[in-house]
Amino acid sequence: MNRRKFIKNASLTGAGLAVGSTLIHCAEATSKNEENTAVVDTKNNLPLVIATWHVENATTKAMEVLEAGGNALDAVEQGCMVEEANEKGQSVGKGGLPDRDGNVTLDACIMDKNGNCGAVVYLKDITHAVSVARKVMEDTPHVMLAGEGAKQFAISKGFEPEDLLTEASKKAWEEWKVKSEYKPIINIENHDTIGMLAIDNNGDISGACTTSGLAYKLAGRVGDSPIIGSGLFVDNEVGGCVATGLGEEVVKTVGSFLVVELMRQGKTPQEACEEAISRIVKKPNSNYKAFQVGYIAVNKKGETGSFSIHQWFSMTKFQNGVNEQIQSDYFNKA
Ligand code: SD4
Repeated sequence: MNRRKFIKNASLTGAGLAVGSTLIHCAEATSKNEENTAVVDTKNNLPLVIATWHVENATTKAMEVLEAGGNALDAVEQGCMVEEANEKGQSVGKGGLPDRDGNVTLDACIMDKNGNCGAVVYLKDITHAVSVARKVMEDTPHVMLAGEGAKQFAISKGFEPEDLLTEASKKAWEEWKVKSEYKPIINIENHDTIGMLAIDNNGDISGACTTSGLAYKLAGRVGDSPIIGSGLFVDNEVGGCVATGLGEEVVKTVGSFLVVELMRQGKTPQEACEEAISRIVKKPNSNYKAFQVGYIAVNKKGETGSFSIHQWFSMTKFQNGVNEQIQSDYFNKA
C-alpha cells in the first residue's frame, strides 16, 4: 500500500487535517536500568535501523554507515539526508511543499547517545536541515536555532543556500491556492516526514527527524518534528521514538518522550506506541478521525514497535540483511 492510498484512507473529513526481536548486548545499561535492559546475546542482530514510512533508500544508506563501523548518529544523519535530497518527496528538504505564502520552511532535530540534541525550525533555503541541526548540537551551546538566524548559522558552516521550491511543488501550491482560497485545508497527500532511529554495533542509540511540515501551513508554523520530546526522543539507557503525522497533536501529548518513558517503566516499544496513541484518541472531544499520528520506537534490546491512529502507516526496518516495509497496526478499526 503506498502512501497516497494511506493518506486517502486516513482522511475522513474533507476539511480535516491528516498527514500523512532483536536482542542486543546491553551490559552497560543494566547497571542503571536493570528492569528494561536484560543482558542478552545480540551479536547477530546488530546493527539496526528503523524509519517512518517507506524509505528503503534512506535505511540502506544508514545501514551502510553502520556496517562500515560508523556510529548511530552518523547513520541517522546520513539516512535522513537521502530523503532531504530527494526532490520527489514533497514533505522533506528540497521539493517540500511550501507554506501558504509559498515559502518552503524546514524543521529538523537530532539526538545522540549522550542526550545531546540540536534542532532548527523555520529554516529556509538549506536542503540538509538535519545536518544543520547536528551543527547546532555540536558547535553551539544551544539546542535550537530558528529562521534567519538558523540560515545564517548554516551558511557560516559552509552550507550552500538554494531555492527549495521545485517546479512540481510550486505548481501544487498554485493549484492549492485556486481551490482553497486560504481556507485551513491541508494537502494530506504529501506528508512523509522522515524520523529515523539507529542502534550501532556498540548498542548505542541515536535518532533524527526532518520535515517541511504541513503543506500550506500558516507562515511561521512549526510542528513537532524539531521539538525534542515531541517529534523525537532518545534515551540511550532505554530506547528511542519518533513521530509523524499532525504535529500539533504530538506536541500536546509530548509524544516521543512519553513513549520512551513508558518503555522505561517496562512497556515494550509496541505497547508504548499504542499507549501514546491512546492518549491522543481518548482525549475528551478528540477529533482523531480527522487526522493521523504514527509512532515508531525501539528499545535498548533492539525490539521495535509502531502504531498509528489510522491504517496505512508503515515503518521501514533494516536488520540482519533485511530491509523491509512493515505495515503498522492502528487504532481506528471502525
Ligand atoms: C508536522 N509531523 O510538521 C509533521 C508532519 C508530518 O508526515 O509528520 N508529516 O506536523
